[in-house]
Amino acid sequence: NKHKPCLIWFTGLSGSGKSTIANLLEKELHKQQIHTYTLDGDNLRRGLNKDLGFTKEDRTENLRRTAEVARLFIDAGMVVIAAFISPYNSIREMIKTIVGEAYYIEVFVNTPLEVCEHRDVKGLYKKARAGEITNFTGISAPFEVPLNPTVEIKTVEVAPEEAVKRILEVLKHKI
Ligand code: GGZ
Repeated sequence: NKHKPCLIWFTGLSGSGKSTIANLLEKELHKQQIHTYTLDGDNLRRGLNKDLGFTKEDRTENLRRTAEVARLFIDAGMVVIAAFISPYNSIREMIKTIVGEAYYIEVFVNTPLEVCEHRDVKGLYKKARAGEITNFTGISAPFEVPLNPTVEIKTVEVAPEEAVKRILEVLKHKI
């Protein structure tokens, strides 16, 4: 199947549902014979970026390297999916600049902090409230609302399947 390379970048709070939607999107693209590669905290922060933490400087470097890796995959003709909190507008601008605006699709997974904290799948919000984790996004570090996302998914209103449909609709015109 012929398609154009691009980067589909998911941004949102911890526990907002980025990975869930990203993984479902990847499954759908595979059904369409579109080969993808997913970058996320699990494969980047355990390897290439294991020297980095969660200060603004470290997050910036984490995502700069990730965007450079995405650029290499784009050079190789791939559709790249990335799921990172990416909490600053300056960082998202940097990513767009690194990969090139024409290749960059931003998906804002908009889940209210209260909802993420209530779900607290990994117990991280509880630890952050207790001060056991510092610089935790939404609790002790900021999340700047994306100014101009390509797609915004309000997960309280929209199920993952519907979210993927909406993203695929945008992709139709792009890839
Ligand atoms: C935010 C943290 C932190 C702090 C550990 N702040 O829900 P998770 O666990 O699996 O996803 C979160 C992940 C965030 O890494 P990213 O590389 O996406 O962040 S960024 O884009 O801002 O560089 C969370 C876990 O790491 N985690 N400590 N202090 N999330």
